[in-house]
Amino acid sequence: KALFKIPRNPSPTLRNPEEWCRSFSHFIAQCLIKDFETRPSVTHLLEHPFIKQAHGKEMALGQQLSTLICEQQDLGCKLKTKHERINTRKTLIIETSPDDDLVNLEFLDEETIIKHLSKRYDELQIYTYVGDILIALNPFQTLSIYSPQFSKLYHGVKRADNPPHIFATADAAYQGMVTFCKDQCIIISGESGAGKTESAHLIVQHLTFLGKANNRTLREKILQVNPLVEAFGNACTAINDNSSRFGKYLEMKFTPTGAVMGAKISEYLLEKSRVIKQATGEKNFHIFYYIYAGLYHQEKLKKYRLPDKKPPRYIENQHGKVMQDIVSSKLYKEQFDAIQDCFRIIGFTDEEVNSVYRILCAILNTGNIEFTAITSQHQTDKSEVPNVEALENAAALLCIGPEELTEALTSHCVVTRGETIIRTNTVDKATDVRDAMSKALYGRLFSWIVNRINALLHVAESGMNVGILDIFGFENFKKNSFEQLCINIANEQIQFYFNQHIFALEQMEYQSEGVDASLVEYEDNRPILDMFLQKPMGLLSLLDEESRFPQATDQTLVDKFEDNLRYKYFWRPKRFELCFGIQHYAGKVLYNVNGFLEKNRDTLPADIVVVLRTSENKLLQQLFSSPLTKTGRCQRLVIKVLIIPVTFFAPPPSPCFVSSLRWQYSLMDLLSKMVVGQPHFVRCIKPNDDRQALRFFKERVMVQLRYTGILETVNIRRQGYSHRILFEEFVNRYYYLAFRAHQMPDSSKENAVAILERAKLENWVLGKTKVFLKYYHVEQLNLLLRELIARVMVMQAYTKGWLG
Ligand code: AD9
Ligand code: MG
Repeated sequence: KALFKIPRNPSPTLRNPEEWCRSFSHFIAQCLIKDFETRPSVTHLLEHPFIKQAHGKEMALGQQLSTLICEQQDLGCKLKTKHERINTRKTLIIETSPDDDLVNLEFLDEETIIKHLSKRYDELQIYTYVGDILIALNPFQTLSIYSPQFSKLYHGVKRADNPPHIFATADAAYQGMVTFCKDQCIIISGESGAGKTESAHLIVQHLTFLGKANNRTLREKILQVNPLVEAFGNACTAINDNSSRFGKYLEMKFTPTGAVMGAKISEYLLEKSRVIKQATGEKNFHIFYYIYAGLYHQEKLKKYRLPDKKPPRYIENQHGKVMQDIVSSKLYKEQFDAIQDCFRIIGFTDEEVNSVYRILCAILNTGNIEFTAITSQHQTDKSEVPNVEALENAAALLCIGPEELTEALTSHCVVTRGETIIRTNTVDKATDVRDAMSKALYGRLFSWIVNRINALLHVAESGMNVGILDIFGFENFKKNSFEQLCINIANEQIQFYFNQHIFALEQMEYQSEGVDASLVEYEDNRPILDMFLQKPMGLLSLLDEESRFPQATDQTLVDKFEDNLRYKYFWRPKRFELCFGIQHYAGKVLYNVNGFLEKNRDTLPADIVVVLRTSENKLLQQLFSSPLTKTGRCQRLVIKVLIIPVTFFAPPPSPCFVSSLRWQYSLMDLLSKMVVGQPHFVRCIKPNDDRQALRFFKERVMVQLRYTGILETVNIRRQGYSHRILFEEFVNRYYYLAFRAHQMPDSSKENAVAILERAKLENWVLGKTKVFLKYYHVEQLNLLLRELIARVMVMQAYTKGWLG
């Protein structure tokens, strides 16, 4: 707060520099006392002439003074922190140990790594470092290591001072952002159920702590974002009871002084098909159960026109007795209350929330609409709705006319040679149209909620951010379909990104800079990605091509794959006609092409769009209006508009299907965002498939370590230089460590060496244009720099007499 009252870069001609300095130093001193609760950006401070001047003259005095400060009871924040740490350690088993970082192990092979991880897991040390990468083993139990005490522990301290922790990764990203004013991104990967979403929550929790917004409301709002979005985007699968069915990139926005000021969320490829059908033993999106149980308990089922004898078909699972299961679930009811709180805290209006509920209930009613065939003398392909109750309910909730809805479901318009002809729909066709409508309603509602959250947590584009990527993990079920293919290709992309960052870029630089470092071999998944993405003969292009032929069938599709995909990663099993197999980076997966074409086409008949646009419900009008809202993701939305014939008179533009344009685009969008920031990686590992605490199945972990290339990662972190910084940037960043502030040294190789020697670093090397550093060097340098600045600041405050 104090910093904002003061001009950030006061010009030398400032009217009252003395006063400015006084309040500035006072503020800095306050920061120090509070253990940097509101840490100002270091570069900012360094640039200030006041600090520059002070640095040169009064170093020795500064050192004395900072020691003095630590000894003073009332100002001794450092002492207090230390004390707390001792207390915490007494009650919790979290001592640091040499195997906290696998890079420190003397012998290195798979067996040794497994042995260490297993031993650590037994002691509930679920986190382990591989250099700057964090391995997180899913504990499958609640641990007491995420309390505010722990947040304090992982706040701007040397990493090796504490055991590995997800908070340390969040802290590293935060410190990297405030120190160098650079965006950061945390990429969490691992297979389904490995703990990515939980890790993402913990990171958000710690970042809100670090970026202490004085504004409590904002903090609360940000903490509600994940639960709300996940209620709509997560579901129970055969692997995970809270499985993410969409990709999520959450950007936490910060001011230059590191105070959190908002958040922005981007969603990728929601698995809409889950709304209408779920595999055996799986469920629909959580929100449907929450709302049904919640409204039942509030006795509002009637108001929202939901059946009270039997739950709607979309949420009825295959095993019967679900009515009781749903309404008697305490969890569902509580979650419904929690979701209502989320909406309220984030700032949705009652009217908006009511509209959301109406649309959800309309979807549930839509699923109950049935069709029967009418066979008359002239026509055999006509259908009708025998029981109009569900249809009338859906229409009423959507504020549209029931006749118009019936028309749109049971017939369609075709324009031939300028003439509009109405054709009737068969029962199958009408059923498809009904389900397409449900999917479209849900998909658009989800996007709208995300956009609305972004608008409510609106922040200026300026400032810096830490992005957290949490996507659906790699999946291999007994039966895998189009959704698993999309999910697994997304995971291939993330693995590729990891490989690029950890291996490829680093080793390319050794060669171009003439640095002698042994090369580490790693499994490059680029050829698999090429097989999917290449044009025109990649799997996705072939899928699109086939989707354009009305006569194409799933059989012709799989034949086409077989004829054209000449890769060792693709095979067609003889026993299963409609199947193909892919050797993914994470293992072999057999896909069943049943329904691939239909899911890829994902078309919504124009007749339905036209009817929905007639709605009197404002939210619904917005969802189906064109152009769609202009918030944040307008480009993606434009693409969504393209795939739907926007008016039924205008012919649809050339069709763009899920797998091609929209899907690839969304991944490109995601990757381009990540490339901008400094990446931090978290690799989640599932120790067993039974979701049991304290069970470590060596073989299962071994497979995951292998396909994520952990052994190679340990090697490259041990032998390699993960940070390569241009001489110029290096000298600019760190020259205070070896030169006086006013000296402004050249950005030469010699000066870089002078800094490295002064900082007493070892094992670095020099390339032609860059300093090559080990992963731990950067932390050492940053700590030195921070300490130095802290000393200078304290000294300034003291010499001016403002602390005493
Ligand atoms: V998926 O790809 O979305 O299907 P995730 O996201 O990798 O998957 P998730 O975070 O949902 O997995 O974790 C699965 C379950 O493991 C959670 O519901 C928790 O019960 C459990 N889990 C994971 N991490 C932790 C943790 N740090 N502490 C306690 C955890 N439980
Ligand atoms: Mg998840």
